[in-house]
Amino acid sequence: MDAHRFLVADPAFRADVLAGLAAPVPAIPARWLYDRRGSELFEEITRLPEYYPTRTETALLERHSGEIAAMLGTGEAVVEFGSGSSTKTPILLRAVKPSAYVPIDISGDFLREAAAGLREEFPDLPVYPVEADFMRRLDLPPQIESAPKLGFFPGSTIGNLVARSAVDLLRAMKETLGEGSRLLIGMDAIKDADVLQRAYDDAAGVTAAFNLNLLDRINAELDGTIPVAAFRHRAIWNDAMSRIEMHLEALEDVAFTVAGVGFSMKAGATIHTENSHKYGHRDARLMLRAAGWGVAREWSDDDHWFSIFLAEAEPPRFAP
Ligand code: AVJ
Repeated sequence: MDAHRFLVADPAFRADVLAGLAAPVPAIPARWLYDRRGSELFEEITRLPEYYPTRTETALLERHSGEIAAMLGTGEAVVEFGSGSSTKTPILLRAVKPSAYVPIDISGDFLREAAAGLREEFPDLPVYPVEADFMRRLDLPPQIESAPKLGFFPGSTIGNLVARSAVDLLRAMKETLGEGSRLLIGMDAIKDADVLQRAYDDAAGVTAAFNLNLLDRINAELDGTIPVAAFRHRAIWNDAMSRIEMHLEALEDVAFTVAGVGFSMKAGATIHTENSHKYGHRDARLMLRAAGWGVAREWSDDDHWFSIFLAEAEPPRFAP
């Protein structure tokens, strides 16, 4: 069974882990945290008392979805980048009453679950799932070709990416959605470091389990021998980079193999597993503008902990 799993392991996962562990500053791309178990643990994170983003953004959507809908026209096709935000999507769909819903996700399983979950509440809503990597421009289903398009990217998922990749993604989204489209995007704000720290290192240890699950996944899928108990979860506020970093820290000197390749780490060395960038008021707008999106409206909570932006694809124009 293990041998079988090894054979079917995603070659991209294998390549990223082997390259990441061999790098001078060991790091593994954050997307590999979200296997089945990782996604379950992330769902659990969103319900933690310390993890304010989901709760805050959901409340913003509930409070302002009517206003959001009023700023749009009719017959809008909602295109969601990622299909995991099961509780936020219905709030938006209820208010906007779109002509179609297009979830885009790299995982066909998640797409089918999302579509099935919506069928009951929105039996008449045409759903056209797209199984694809939305980091690159992609072709939307022909059925929504003539509809005005609203992209939806909640959760501050953009924060996983360093600025240069975030701008690439926002530009790809603009190319995918086309001229005249809009984008509703959630971004987490810079705030007190203690609040951030606690949100990413909760008392119940769910975020720690989420991070450490990556090591279990490597062991299971890449025939690894990583001593998981010899690692601990760290969440670090990197002020210069304006981000929370998740790391896996070796508690003692360790040696292990992954897919037959040997690695060793000194006590205190870490594997960097995720970035969660936070944006100042002007940072968010600058990043959107750098990718060709103009902000039409921003909604934030009273503490300014989280913002939702409605952005418009700016037409290409000659400007000084
Ligand atoms: C899914 C990337 C938005 O950065 O807040 C939560 C992931 N990692 N706790 C975030 C996460 C640890 C989350 N995003």
